Amino acid sequence: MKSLLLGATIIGLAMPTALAQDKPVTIVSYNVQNLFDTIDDENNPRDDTYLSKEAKEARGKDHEDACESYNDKGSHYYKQCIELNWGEESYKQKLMTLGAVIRSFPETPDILVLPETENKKVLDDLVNKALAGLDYTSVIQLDTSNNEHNRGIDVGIISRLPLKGEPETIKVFGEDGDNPHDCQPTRDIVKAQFEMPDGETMHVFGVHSAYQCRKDAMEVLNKERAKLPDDANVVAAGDFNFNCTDIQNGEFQALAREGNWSYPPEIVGCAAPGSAFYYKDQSWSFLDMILVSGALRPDQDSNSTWFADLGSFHTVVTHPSQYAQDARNRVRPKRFNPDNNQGASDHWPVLMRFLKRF
Ligand SMILES: [Ca+2]
Ligand SMILES: [Ca+2]
Ligand SMILES: [Ca+2]
Repeated sequence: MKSLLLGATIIGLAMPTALAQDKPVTIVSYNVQNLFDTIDDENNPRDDTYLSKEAKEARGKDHEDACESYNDKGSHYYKQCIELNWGEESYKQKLMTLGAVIRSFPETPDILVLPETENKKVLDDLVNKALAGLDYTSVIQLDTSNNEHNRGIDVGIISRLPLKGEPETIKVFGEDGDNPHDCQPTRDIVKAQFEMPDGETMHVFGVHSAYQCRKDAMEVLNKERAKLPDDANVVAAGDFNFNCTDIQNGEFQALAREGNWSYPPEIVGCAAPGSAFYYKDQSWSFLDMILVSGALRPDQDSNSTWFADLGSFHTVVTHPSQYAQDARNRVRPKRFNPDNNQGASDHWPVLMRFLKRF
């Protein structure tokens, strides 16, 4: 009897490790809509919109001139630069709401790709304050996307998986390289490698394309993917900014084919809901997507020990602060509103699971 019990104990001890390896690895992409701190970055004129009203008033004419230097006077963005009150209260509430949203997921992500973060400090604050205790030990935010054409938001990545090697950024429409459509420099693509629970490498590209040049940006991504071995585990996740028309006319699919990407069937078609709602033409799109390389396809011979459960792709809408209702009770993403510090983001997160092959 004693030895039987002992045996049970040993099995009991050994099981969690064995199970841990077989647990799915979950990747989520969540555009967090302008997650700025409240501190002025001297190297970035465009973060001046995200200061407290008090700080703006103290600067007086200097602040108005700065706003006018990169916005047409009278435009929405000029007005926002003058009027937005982005104080500690709003920043803290935004962080804690995002934390509450992420904690409310039935499974918290192992890798979380976060477009629209200002710098590493905001990701550290998110991880240490709003997501404390969730073991996000890898925090990547290289803060390289400042340029005169955009507000200096970068794609960040946090993960429970250890990093392999140094993360890097890829310039999208810099001075070098092809740029047939005169696309302006935009957010850098972030590239990082993670160690999966069984030791395999997962390459992750974090993407946030500008809408005007989304197709050219996809070609930049495709070229970067081609630099990795054919049989590598590669995931591209983020805000690709393809709308439902790009899917209906097949332009997105052609670019995905060119990069040998597989995409979830869920994104084909314009059925509600996607990850973002465009009020102007009342349409849903999966602006946010997760794409995978051939090695991660479940239906292909592969040396990879992992495969993407393409059918698991879905939006994760699990917290009340994520949704607003229109007059006809239709649900939409609820953008964060600094006037009352309610809402979370104008995008919904999207999730995909990766499973062990058997
Ligand atoms: Ca700032
Ligand atoms: Ca600044
Ligand atoms: Ca930045």
